[in-house]
Amino acid sequence: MPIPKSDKIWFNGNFVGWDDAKIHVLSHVVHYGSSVFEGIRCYHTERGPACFRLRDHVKRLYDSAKIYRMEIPYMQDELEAAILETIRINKLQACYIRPVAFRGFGELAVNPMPCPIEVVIAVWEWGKYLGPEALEKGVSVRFASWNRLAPNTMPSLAKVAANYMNAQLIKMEAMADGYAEGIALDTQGYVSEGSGENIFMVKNGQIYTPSTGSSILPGITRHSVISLARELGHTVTARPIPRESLYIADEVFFTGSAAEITPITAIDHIKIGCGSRGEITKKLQDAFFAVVEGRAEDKWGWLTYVE
Ligand code: PPE
Repeated sequence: MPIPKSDKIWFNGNFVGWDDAKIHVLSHVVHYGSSVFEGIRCYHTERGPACFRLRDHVKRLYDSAKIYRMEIPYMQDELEAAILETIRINKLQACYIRPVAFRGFGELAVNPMPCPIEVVIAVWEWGKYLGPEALEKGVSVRFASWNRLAPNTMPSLAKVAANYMNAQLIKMEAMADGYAEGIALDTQGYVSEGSGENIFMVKNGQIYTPSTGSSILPGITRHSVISLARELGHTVTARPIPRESLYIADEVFFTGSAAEITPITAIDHIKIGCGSRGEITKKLQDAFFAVVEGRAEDKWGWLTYVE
């Protein structure tokens, strides 16, 4: 399904019509995948639309850029303000936000330095990432035959376009076999993450998730879920997770801005726990949605109201 058009896209400091936000085919990014980006959700609340952890997402965008020696020609607060303005101008109550900074049209060779850095912010209305029923019913997934990026090849802490070639292999393989998603192992053979989600498991009331040493993107939803789980009295440990421990876990779930908290009910056709959304997963979803929808106290200052 094509994404629904919004009115305007923020393009290097100006608003242009959705259909006019175009780049040259010889832009560096087209040939070498040289872009850093973010995916942020803005939720509908009683006080109007609110962005979830806007500052942390913008910070991660600048961190990704730093790793790739990319100088974004705006201050972080300027970009935050531009994101809020883009939501306002498009009059959206809830949306997905996609800021991208990329190497544009200049010289065309691997060395990116002569190419200008261009910045775009697009927003649009987006539904549930892994299908409309995924949050309640859960999804069936497989382990990917592809590994996640080896640490000394492509840095996984940077959210860059090129990393998503690996993610596409994982996703296409899973979908070709009728699964909603794939889970990749790191090159040591430990659980890493999904093509666009972090992963958690619950065993005997304790919660585990792969550490940043397992070639994961350090997810902002992952961090939020760790905070919420600890507040609810659970211990959460980030450590290497062997593949088979997911099969025998009581509950497994994905986290991500797009995926939010999605239960995993089967892996490789092995039923996880009771084969439906687990109790702790449900508790975390309830706590998460209460905060993002402005129904619970925002004690960590995670919401930025658009108005
Ligand atoms: N790992 C990967 C590889 C990843 O792409 C994401 C986000 C996460 C973990 C979770 O990170 P966070 O959103 O900060 O909790 N994936 C984004 C893009 C998905 C897409 O299809 O594109 C997202 O969720 O917005």
